[in-house]
Amino acid sequence: MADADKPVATTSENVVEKPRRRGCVGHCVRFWWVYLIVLIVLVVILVPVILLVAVPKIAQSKLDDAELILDGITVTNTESKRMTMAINSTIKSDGKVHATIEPFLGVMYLEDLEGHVPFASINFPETTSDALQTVNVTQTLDIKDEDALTTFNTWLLANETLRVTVYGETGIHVKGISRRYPVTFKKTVEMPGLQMLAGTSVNETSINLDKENNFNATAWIPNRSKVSFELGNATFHNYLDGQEIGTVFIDSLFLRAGEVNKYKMRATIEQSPVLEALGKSPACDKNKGWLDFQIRGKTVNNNGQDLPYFANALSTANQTIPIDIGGTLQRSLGITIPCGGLGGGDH
Ligand SMILES: *[C@@H]1O[C@H](CO)[C@@H](O)[C@H](O)[C@H]1NC(C)=O
Ligand SMILES: *[C@@H]1O[C@H](CO)[C@@H](O)[C@H](O)[C@H]1NC(C)=O
Ligand SMILES: *[C@@H]1O[C@H](CO)[C@@H](O)[C@H](O)[C@H]1NC(C)=O
Ligand SMILES: *[C@@H]1O[C@H](CO)[C@@H](O)[C@H](O)[C@H]1NC(C)=O
Ligand SMILES: *[C@@H]1O[C@H](CO)[C@@H](O)[C@H](O)[C@H]1NC(C)=O
Ligand SMILES: *[C@@H]1O[C@H](CO)[C@@H](O)[C@H](O)[C@H]1NC(C)=O
Ligand SMILES: *[C@@H]1O[C@H](CO)[C@@H](O)[C@H](O)[C@H]1NC(C)=O
Ligand SMILES: CC(=O)N[C@H]1CO[C@H](CO)[C@@H](O)[C@@H]1O
Repeated sequence: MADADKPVATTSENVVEKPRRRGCVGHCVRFWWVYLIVLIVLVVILVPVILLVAVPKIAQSKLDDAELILDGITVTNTESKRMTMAINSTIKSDGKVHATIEPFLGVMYLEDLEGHVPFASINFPETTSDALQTVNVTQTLDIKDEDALTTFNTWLLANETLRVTVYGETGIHVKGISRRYPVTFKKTVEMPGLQMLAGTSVNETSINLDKENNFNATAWIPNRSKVSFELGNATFHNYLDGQEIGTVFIDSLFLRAGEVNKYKMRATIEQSPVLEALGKSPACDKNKGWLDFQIRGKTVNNNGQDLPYFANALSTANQTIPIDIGGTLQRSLGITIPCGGLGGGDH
């Protein structure tokens, strides 16, 4: 063994000059099959693992990390069975993976309502993975599930906030790879609700003694949500002290996001319950002629078509509106109702 080592040690002086080549030549030639196996493993296993497992996983997780922001929704041309829905949205991502997401059909549903029944489906256009991109879509929406749409409108109308999920199956194309990868687009956005239009006020009032249309006023309706809708002609039940006393009409109502909506309104109201309430405390003394009315949605009709998905949502709750009826009577007709009522003086 020692003999065999010596010549190797001497020749090794030559080896020092080209250690790699000799190392490889001997090694590579002898173990070529190992290299072949490693190569085959790389090609046969690793590349597909990267292409089939790693890339789609990264693509999906990048898509999951991206944020969808709803900038605004506008619902117009509302009909019984269809409407036009415009959505302006922004998708935010880190922009590190260069990819294109195929157009897809996304359904929208209330995240916090069991069943996740879609109330709308939207065709999303092709998008890229740019760090910031706006996606604005306008399309006709056929109402496939009126109950689900009514429930969405009810939540939108009643809640302080609501969470809506956009869900769709689509494909992603990563730059440099010809393959298409299936991915799931699923984003939940939280949006402000209308809080039952709380804060609606009514002023610039006038009254007459006719049987119909005996009250005119201006209604100021706040809109806290990012959704604007064309309602059309809306009517409301009108209650005083728990009793229905008439109907309120607002024509061509289009609730716009981001502003206080100013509307002319008119009403047909029974006079005796109003006069009676004015002659009682607290209206006649402490409240100086102000009465609390409740209104609740009754019908919504746009260009001859009933819109139950709005009407039924508006009918789910009452909204209290204080109105200066005493002051209105004084201004319009010169009448002041004292405590005890007009009849109270003739004892
Ligand atoms: C979307 O953006 C366009 C352009 O800025 C604007 O005219 C439109 O009113 C917006 N629509 C919605 C639904 O926010
Ligand atoms: C999309 O709508 C936003 C407003 O929400 C607007 O600023 C942007 O210009 C619109 N983009 C396109 C491509 O219309
Ligand atoms: C939203 O409002 C609806 C109807 O008033 C209610 O049933 C639901 O629990 C509310 N959801 C949330 C998340 O506040
Ligand atoms: C009616 O109320 C609105 C909103 O609060 C206010 O801007 C307006 O000046 C009021 N009109 C009158 C005549 O007081
Ligand atoms: C309400 O306005 C209409 C139209 O301007 C008018 O004909 C009617 O007399 C008004 N009614 C009252 C109660 O002011
Ligand atoms: C609205 O108020 C009226 C009168 O007080 C009452 O009869 C009715 O049950 C209320 N409706 C809702 C949905 O709260
Ligand atoms: C609202 O009602 C009025 C009077 O009945 C009608 O002339 C008008 O066309 C209606 N408007 C809409 C948007 O339906
Ligand atoms: C988005 C938003 O809240 N817009 C407006 C809705 O109406 C109220 C007033 O009632 C405004 O203060 C908001 O700016």
